[in-house]
Amino acid sequence: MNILKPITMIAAAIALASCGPEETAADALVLQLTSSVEQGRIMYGHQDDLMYGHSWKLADDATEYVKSDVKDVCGSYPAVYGLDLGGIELQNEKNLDNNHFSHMRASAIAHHERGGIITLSWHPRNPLTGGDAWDVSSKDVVASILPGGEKHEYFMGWLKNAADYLASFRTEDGASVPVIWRPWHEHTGSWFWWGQDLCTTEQYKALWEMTYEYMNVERGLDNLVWAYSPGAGGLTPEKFAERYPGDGIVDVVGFDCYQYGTDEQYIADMKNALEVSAAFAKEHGNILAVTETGYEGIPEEKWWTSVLYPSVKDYPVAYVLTWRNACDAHMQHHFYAPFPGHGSAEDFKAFTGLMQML
Ligand code: BMA
Repeated sequence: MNILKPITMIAAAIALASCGPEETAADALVLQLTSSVEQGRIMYGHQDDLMYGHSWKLADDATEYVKSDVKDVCGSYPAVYGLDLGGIELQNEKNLDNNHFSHMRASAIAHHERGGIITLSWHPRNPLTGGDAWDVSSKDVVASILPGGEKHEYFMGWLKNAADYLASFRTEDGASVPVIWRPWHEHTGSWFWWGQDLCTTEQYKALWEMTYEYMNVERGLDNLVWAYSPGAGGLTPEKFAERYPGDGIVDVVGFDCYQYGTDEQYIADMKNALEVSAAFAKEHGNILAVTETGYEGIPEEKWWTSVLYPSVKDYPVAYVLTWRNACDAHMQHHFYAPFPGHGSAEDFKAFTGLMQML
């Protein structure tokens, strides 16, 4: 028996009809990305921005996340903050690049509360050999973790650990914090155990389906915006589409593209990858992004405004993320954003003036 008074029942019916299904944290992020593209100003992103920089590292007992090489150079934070979950599968305290997972989460939440966007990649270790993500000594890894494989149960434990961490992205009042979740990236190359020559198309797609099914359906995570990002090398429309897991899973598409040679070669690679991915995004209703890019050490003073910006400016790109500024003594050459005093700092200021920052 319905004990609601008739007037309350009518009000409830009107409320139900007008609201539709409730908007999730992921829906809100998709909307934020879409409206950013419509506004025509590309967001700039930087990996590990608040964790360390070229010559500093966050203190173990830090409680605030305010230092950033990018901010030190141009006065604003990157709009997009990238982090990597490598190591979460083993419930490590720190990720593969020595960041405390607790600091990663707290800084990501702080960034979200400042109005920024978070993107998470994952370089999990090799569940079959025990090596790292780059251990490509066996072609049986993906097969071994799919249903029926010898490592399936073991790997589902890894997914659980990753999902637990993703589920813990919440503000103090309990609201879930949305993230762009970008697993199984650069699969068109063969340097990760999930890469092109290491598994079949069916196995790769099954890996995506299993990941999505577990995280979104079984665990009900409502804060993941899923991103698909092949490597840019030799990208063709066929190659881009070949291992795409499907519109029912993916929201953001893009690619990873680095400069190793001349400016001309990089500009040509970017143009090719942008043409391919922009056409694909249009056809499939996806958001487009340059999920990783950069020129290690930025050896050209005007690289930002004469190479990177002209490469992306005419495409409907939501964000362009440059990779990390390593702080370890033996990796001083490994940086992709300037720091105060770097030769490209002035040009970076001009570049960030053209981009959407925070
Ligand atoms: C690579 C390098 C590595 C790092 C890895 C994951 O491109 O920066 O040093 O461990 O990304 O962040």
